[in-house]
Amino acid sequence: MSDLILHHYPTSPFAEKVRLILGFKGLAWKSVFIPMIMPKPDVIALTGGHRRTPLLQIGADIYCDTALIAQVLEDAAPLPSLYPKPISAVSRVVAQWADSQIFASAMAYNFQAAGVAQVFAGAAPEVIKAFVDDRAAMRGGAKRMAVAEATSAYQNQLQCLSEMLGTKPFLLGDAPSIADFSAYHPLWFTAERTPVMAGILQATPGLLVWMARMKGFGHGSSTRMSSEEALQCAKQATPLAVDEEEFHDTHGIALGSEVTVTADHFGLEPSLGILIAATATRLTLKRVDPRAGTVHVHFPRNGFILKKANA
Ligand SMILES: N[C@@H](CCC(=O)N[C@@H](CS)C(=O)NCC(=O)O)C(=O)O
Repeated sequence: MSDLILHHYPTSPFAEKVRLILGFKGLAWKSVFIPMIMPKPDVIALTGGHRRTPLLQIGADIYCDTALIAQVLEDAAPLPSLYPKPISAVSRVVAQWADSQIFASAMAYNFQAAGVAQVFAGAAPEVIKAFVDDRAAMRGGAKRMAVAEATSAYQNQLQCLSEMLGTKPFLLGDAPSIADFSAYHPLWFTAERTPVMAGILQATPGLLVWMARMKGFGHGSSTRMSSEEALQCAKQATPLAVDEEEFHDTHGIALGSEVTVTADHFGLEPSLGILIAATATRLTLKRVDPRAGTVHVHFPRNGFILKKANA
């Protein structure tokens, strides 16, 4: 198999979820640092528009969104499993709840004034303003949760996680599952990136022990790669053949159509390409880029909107 190339930056919680999964599975990977805010020309060269962090690249195949990236890593290295039986379905449901609900309230809570000051210690005011403006644009006008609501929601979610954990080593049993990785990353940001806000974690001491256990998986072994090298790597590779047989049509859009795929919230830049596969769980676009060559860009169905181009 070609190298696993993770496009990410150190402070991204969703990237931390994937780094830890790479550690859990004992994988070696290439680490490409990408900008935290737009412009991201090298990312866009790979995705055709989608700008969220992280991305997984394997040769000329680009995987967007950590729900899909986790599944791709599971397929590449099935053991230890992220979806152990018999909790496979429930682990996905808890993961989805954590990635959406806990992430939203935790980040609104973490990014109060004291948290922002800690994350951006020593940064020029223009840098902070550029970040705040970038994230506001990503929300497409939607308001961030107010601090008071975020605090109570996060407290309730921490209590819920703590109850779910009970006296077990991991949230759903003796072995970890995707639920643990999705629940961990927002708490990681609180504890490690905004420690000034981390008092909220003290009410659930069992979770602190679990967090230390999760951190122990580490990040696998990584070596740095430049984004230029990653683009070269895509250009020299041929994308994997896709499964055209399993065409799951819920939109009345034929394979071969020019389409856009856009996140349903947060980061609304569409990726444009030719729809070459649409299974029950994934959409795949083919696109040709002057710098990346011919690439296949894969998205999970969940959380993304498929439309005919110019519709
Ligand atoms: N559902 C997405 C969420 C990814 C996400 O929101 N990532 C944040 C960073 S943790 C992001 O993209 N921030 C803006 C950016 O990096 O440009 C996933 O699972 O990958």
